[in-house]
Amino acid sequence: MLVDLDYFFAQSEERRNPSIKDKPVVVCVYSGRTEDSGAVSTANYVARKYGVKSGIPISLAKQKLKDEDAVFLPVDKKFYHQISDNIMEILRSHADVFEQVGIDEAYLDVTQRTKSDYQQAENLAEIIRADVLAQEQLTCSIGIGPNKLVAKIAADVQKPDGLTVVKPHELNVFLSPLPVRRLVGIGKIIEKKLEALGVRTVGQLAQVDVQLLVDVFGRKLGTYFHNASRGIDDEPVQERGEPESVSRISTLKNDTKELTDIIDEAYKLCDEVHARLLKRELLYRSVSIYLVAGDLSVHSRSKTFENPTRNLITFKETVKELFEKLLNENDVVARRVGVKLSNLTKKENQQKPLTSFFGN
Ligand code: DCP
Ligand code: CA
Ligand code: CA
Repeated sequence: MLVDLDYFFAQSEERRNPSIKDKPVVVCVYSGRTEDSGAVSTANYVARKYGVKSGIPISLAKQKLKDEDAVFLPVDKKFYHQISDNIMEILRSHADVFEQVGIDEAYLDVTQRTKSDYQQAENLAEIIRADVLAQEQLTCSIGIGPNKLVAKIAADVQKPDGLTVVKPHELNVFLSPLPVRRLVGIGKIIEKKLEALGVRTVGQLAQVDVQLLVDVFGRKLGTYFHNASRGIDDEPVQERGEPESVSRISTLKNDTKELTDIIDEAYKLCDEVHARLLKRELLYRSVSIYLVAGDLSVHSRSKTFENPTRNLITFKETVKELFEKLLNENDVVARRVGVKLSNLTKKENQQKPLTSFFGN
């Protein structure tokens, strides 16, 4: 099954302040440039009725909601991460194999514990929904299917607070009428190309000769579309390993050439990245910095140490040194800056690098 939390950031805000529940709630990533510049991170379903959704400019959302008593809030990632961590632990406890795939969704292989019985899986899904609601006061949507591909689509078709079960013999009836957009990996551009071939639905896609798909989209994508349209997918649910890197990037209040301004911002990012490193009990060997210039060119510098460390001072000193170097070598105005730690190892097992020595 695939469990996805409903309008996650906005629902988290509703939980914190239930009085906003019936109003349009819009969670925003403010860039800090002007009062309304930035993009909508997500919105509750009340706001979605007015056409407000992830990715649109905040100013546009305000325009759409100008006659409503709408609530605009800044993202509070720390708060959402706490809720997410708690919920992921609940979900993990109900799975044979658990794979978190984003801040608000996870695949649960429940084949063993349900003995491949769809009714048992459905009962389990109800238990999970009740559990998440009781412990964290959030609703989610769950899709159940014979594989990850189908479970993901199933979770999406009855949002919010939905439960959709697709048994193997129902695959065809379930998939055929859906727009191709529902398949993971099909965005606007591919949708257009498929439309040119006269293909709008998953059922129509299933009718297209696989060779034609390969000719148009290449072997990898073409075969994927061919299989996906038939609900074929054999990707296993897999526990994710430790991350290969931890990083943060942010937009400066004003474009600047001043090292001190850049460092001020970068140090804040260092603190956040370092907190995540400690929380996951990791050590780093490499420090990188990023600078996106006013002309949007991207510059970066890295330094790798002999031995793994978790030292924050070393991290910050290295970041400073790398920015100094970068600014000496390039005449650039900084617009966005970022820091990254990589070549991570688990604290108790320093021998074992998570990323290949050869890869980077
Ligand atoms: N998110 C974001 N920017 C995007 C998409 C998502 O910041 N372009 C954030 C906010 C979402 C969270 O990620 O709350 C999870 O994304 P989902 O795509 O699962 O969307 P929601 O949970 O908000 O809504 P839904 O009920 O459709 O799942
Ligand atoms: Ca979601
Ligand atoms: Ca999601």
